[in-house]
Amino acid sequence: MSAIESRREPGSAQAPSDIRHDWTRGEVEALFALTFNDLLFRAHSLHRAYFDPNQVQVSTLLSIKTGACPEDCAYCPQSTRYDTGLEPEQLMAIEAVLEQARAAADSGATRFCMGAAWRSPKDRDMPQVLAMVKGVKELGLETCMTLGMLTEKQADQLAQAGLDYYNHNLDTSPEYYGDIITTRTYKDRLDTLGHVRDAGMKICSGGIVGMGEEQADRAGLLQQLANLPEHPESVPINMLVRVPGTPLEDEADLDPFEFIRAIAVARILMPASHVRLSAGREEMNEQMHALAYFAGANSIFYGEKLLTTPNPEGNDDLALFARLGIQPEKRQVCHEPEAPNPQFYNAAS
Ligand code: SAM
Ligand code: DTB
Ligand code: SF4
Repeated sequence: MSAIESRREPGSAQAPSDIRHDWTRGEVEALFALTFNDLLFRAHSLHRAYFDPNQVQVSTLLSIKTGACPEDCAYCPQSTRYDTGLEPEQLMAIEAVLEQARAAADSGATRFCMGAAWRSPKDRDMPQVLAMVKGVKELGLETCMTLGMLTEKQADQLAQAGLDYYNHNLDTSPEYYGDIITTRTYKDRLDTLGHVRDAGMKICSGGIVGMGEEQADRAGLLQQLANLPEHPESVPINMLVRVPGTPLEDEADLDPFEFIRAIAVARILMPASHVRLSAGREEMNEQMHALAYFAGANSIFYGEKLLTTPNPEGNDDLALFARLGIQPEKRQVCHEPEAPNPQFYNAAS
């Protein structure tokens, strides 16, 4: 039985005090300020209370519509405002997407994530997108999409087609947000997350670190995510991929331990959520990966490409899993934040 399946039924126990939605900025900043070992001990203890610490969920990512995006996100190679040499591509044909999804299923991925470089989907694109969701689900994969802002109606349509997860990131703190994006507001993003929840889908929402923000901004981002009415089931922590031609191409390196701290704080604030070690892995060595898994990361994108930038070779990930004794998680199990799993709490196994 997997770690989460053995947890108590929802409602059968009081929610433990580690699932909270009232984190203050000061409390989150104080977590970041812990000594590295104290922070990792706390994060890892919670990690094994809620998850099998030796399992990592594996998703595959496909860009179903590439480039020519009208938004001005300063990190993004797909914005039409920056010359990144990217060749734009129209929305993919349904069969071509299904071919990629079959390959993902064969490689052991349990979730197939489809991303489109849109501000928001046009209603005329919805039938094609909905057909992709249905087709991928029929292959037995979980489905995730990231298409930009959604209206209530679009969220309902996606939910009815069977979409399991919607990815929409807050990206950074409310204070730093205006330095990175001016064409949509923080509130726009929160509204989309609200529509996704109201439609009954699971939320994948996180952000990017290494964009020149302060530690307080990383705290602000994680505080916002943790204080949503329900924690996102999946929290991607992206390390900025510095793409030539974007305004952030020359951003300074973030101290790698700061990245690990962000993973650990995400784990502490949202103990029952999958925390995804997301973009930027190509620049991380095996030791950094291992530290991230220890700090609480338990999900990755698998395969040699993210949306438009490189990702580590799948074989390298599997080789590291084998060296660390990590198993790919068999399937996503239901999100029941009510009780930790005693089997892994303080267990040495
Ligand atoms: N266009 C849609 C949107 O922005 O909502 C969906 C696709 S967009 C590429 C999805 C996410 O990828 C962004 O919110 C951002 O967090 C992440 N991302 C994009 N470019 C990145 C980069 N260079 N480094 C790290 N993460 C990046
Ligand atoms: C997320 O948080 N990271 C993924 C996914 N959601 C869609 C995207 C990362 C993109 C990195 C830059 C690129 O490959 O274009
Ligand atoms: Fe467009 Fe999304 Fe890139 Fe922003 S992050 S420019 S919305 S594709």
